[in-house]
Amino acid sequence: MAEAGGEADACWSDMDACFNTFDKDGDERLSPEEFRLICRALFRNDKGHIYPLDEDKARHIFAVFDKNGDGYIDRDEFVFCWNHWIKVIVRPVNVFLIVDVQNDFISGTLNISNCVAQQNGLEVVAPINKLLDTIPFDAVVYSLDWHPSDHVSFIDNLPQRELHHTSPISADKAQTYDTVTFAGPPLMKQRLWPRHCVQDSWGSELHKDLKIVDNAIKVYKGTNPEVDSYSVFWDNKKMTDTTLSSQLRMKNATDIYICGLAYDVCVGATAVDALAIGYRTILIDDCSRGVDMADIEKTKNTVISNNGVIVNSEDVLGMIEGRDRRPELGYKLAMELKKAVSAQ
Ligand code: VGL
Ligand code: ZN
Repeated sequence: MAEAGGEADACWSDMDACFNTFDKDGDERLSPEEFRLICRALFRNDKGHIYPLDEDKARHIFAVFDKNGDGYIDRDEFVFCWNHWIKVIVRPVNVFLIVDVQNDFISGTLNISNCVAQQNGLEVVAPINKLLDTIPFDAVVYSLDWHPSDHVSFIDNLPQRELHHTSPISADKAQTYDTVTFAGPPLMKQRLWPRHCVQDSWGSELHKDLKIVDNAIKVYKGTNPEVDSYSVFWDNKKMTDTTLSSQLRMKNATDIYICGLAYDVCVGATAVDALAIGYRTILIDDCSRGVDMADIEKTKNTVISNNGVIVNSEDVLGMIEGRDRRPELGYKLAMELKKAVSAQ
């Protein structure tokens, strides 16, 4: 089938050539079978290996583009498919989001190697730097956990606030990493951490060996003393957003590559929000380290079940250049387009 891939690869730059290539019977419309051939040609890796796409998903995608529901994608319908789907799959706009690679998580007060998974946060620095050196991302974002001294997540601040009577653990028994319920209002579950990433302290600095590229975006989170913020998009109560999503919208970002610390806390929460906003979301496994193995597994499962993908850094170049095209991300985009169309 390498031949069919080659034939199709020539057409990804021209809408009419693409339509003609796959309109095998020349009836000026694409049948589900002809559209299936587009999917076979699109969803391949850079060596021409075809990624399987199950029948159900192919049918869902077809239905998004067959707007009048006549069972065919005609030339008019194909314009939308081309502009909003195929173009993105072949030429995505890629953002690299590096989460919380800060001293405190690597060798400071919340050193994750002291957590149950005993992972070494420093190990993310070299593979992240290599990606920054070798991959032409369209934008690079560094997030920083950036807490005021009286932050609600610090265990030593526990005496400053009242717990709700339903709190699973009382104030006098609470230990680091336990989850308590604050009285609020609003009522709020909160995991207790050692004091970490205090604004303008050494612990909150990005690691000195992490490469900082020109024109990067920096996003500071967890700045409200009363609410924690694991995701780089919103605080845990979704009260305020960090402006990241508006900055990404201005750049017309389509794909977000997420990695950093901690895998099962801020990296995971950020990936979940990126998927919820509608981004094609890629988590870079070998550039992330976490707190708890079981939670890391849960994070991966959540990303995969929401049509995100987990990759290693060696896969990234082919993907951002549109040579390694994942069906999960194509499906994710089609489902977002379906929502957008039905909201019109
Ligand atoms: C984080 C715990 C507390 C993180 C931030 O960046 O993953 N974890 N605050
Ligand atoms: Zn924090």
